[in-house]
Amino acid sequence: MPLRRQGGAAPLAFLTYDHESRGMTDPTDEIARRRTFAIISHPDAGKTTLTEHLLRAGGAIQLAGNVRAKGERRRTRSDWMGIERDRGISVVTSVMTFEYKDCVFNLLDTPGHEDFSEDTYRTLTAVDSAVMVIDAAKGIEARTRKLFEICRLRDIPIITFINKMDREARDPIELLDEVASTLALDTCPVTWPIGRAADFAGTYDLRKREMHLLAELPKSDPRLQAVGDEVDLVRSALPEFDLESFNAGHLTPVYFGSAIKDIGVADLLDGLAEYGPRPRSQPGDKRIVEANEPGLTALVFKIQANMDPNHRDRIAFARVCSGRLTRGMRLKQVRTGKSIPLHAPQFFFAREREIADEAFAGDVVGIPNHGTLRIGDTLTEGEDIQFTGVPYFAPEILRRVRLDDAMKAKKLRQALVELAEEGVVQLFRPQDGSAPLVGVVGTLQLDVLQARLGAEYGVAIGFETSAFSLARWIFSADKAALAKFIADNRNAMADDVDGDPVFLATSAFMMRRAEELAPALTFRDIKDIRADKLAA
Ligand SMILES: Nc1nc2c(ncn2[C@@H]2O[C@H](COP(=O)(O)OP(=O)(O)OP(=O)(O)O)[C@@H](O)[C@H]2O)c(=O)[nH]1
Ligand SMILES: [Mg+2]
Repeated sequence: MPLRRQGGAAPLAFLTYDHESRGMTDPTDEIARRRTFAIISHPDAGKTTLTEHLLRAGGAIQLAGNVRAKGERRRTRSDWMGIERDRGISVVTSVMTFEYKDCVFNLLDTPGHEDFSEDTYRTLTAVDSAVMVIDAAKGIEARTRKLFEICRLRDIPIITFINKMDREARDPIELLDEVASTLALDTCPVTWPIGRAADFAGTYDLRKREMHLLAELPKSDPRLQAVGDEVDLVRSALPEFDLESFNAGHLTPVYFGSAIKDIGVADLLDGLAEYGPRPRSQPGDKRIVEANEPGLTALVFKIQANMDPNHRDRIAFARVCSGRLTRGMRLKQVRTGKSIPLHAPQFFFAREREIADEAFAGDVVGIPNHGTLRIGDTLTEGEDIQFTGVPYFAPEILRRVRLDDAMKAKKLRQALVELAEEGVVQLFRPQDGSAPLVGVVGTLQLDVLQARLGAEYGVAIGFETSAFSLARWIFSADKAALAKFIADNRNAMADDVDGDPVFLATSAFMMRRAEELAPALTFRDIKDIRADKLAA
């Protein structure tokens, strides 16, 4: 076994490499046992609760943190940020690497709220499959549908977990029908619920033909009789699990459960271990990179600052796309051509971490850095290739930042840059030198910015409306036309955090007019970092 758990009495069990047997690690075998997946859904369906219980089922933590009712303080590991605990919602993607059944899982618990959708979309560039959580009383909700579409665009296979079966729920057949018809996807139940609502007692595994009960039931229990009849019906009516059609994204295996009661959670984890997709190939600008190529490539999809409140750290989360990463190696940052030393790559477990001596394709590693690494960066052993597909969206709302204590202006400037690099908000610095603007997709992002500036930087701010309401990135192959447009519109121009030019307009009408007057330019509402650099 090349990996061993470390921990003893400690509640966490991190992945560390067993140096004695390290010589034995075969990259192909290592890559084949990686399972890297995101948990996605509409807000509140139970992603974080499921994450906690998956970790527990995997033996990674001894006690699942209780995700309590909204407003109460939460003790989850996955929701570690102050504002997440206060409000009972996830605000950022949390990364957890753990080992179970000879597989190495990289689990990414995403926020469901649409105001944080950029974070979720970026996370989806780093995974090989997604677990779609559905609230059994509500069925497919708006965000779930949207996220599903993003997965489909990226050919990410989906596993469905129908949660909250311990409450009044809709009929399972009806839920399966809804998934099939709204998402145009075949459904194949892998488990079936035994009992419903308050009487929900466990699951029946349709493939293995076994019961997984929370507690023994007497043979005469009516729930057992009922499940026998239902299972016969389901077997005759629905397709069997077919790996090929799952991998091709045509079929979703479906699990029923209650994350909070720990029913059906182990079924899901066992399924992921058994047939969960292996690390996939990653599309780059020049070619597609296969996971078991020997050369290391990695994609930075997320930045997180100040995870450790005692040390002002800044972690770039990278998915290893191919090859083997070893501690101490030097990597090329393709965007700048710089050579980056990997002194202390880390495996994360929500906020906690452990040095990673080695990682393989599929793994998500954190790389501490002071601002060199950016979202969308590609790291290689020398090859000039850029992975594509990490988006930034044009903000829907623009606000000016109001600082009450002028002494803190410098600190605010630095903090805004750091938080913008992380993607909390977008930052636009007007070229006329006026106060910076922040752009967001939804107002909850403003709350997060305000809370984090206060908690992490000690800077109190407020927001003021701005005359501008729209921002678009501008590009042109015609450099002279671009420069002329920028010069002519100086007081409506700003630079984003990467220094790319952004045109600001006071209304949709003004934006359209500017577009008509500058036919040589493209105005974009999505910035796919690398794809745009290529087009420019
Ligand atoms: N009855 C019941 N409640 C559950 C279950 N799973 C989660 N909940 C509750 O549902 C609420 C939301 O749970 P979370 O796990 O925070 O949901 P989430 O999907 O992570 O939410 P966001 O990250 O904010 O999108 C909490 O109050 C949980 O206690 C379940 O299986 N049964
Ligand atoms: Mg959550």
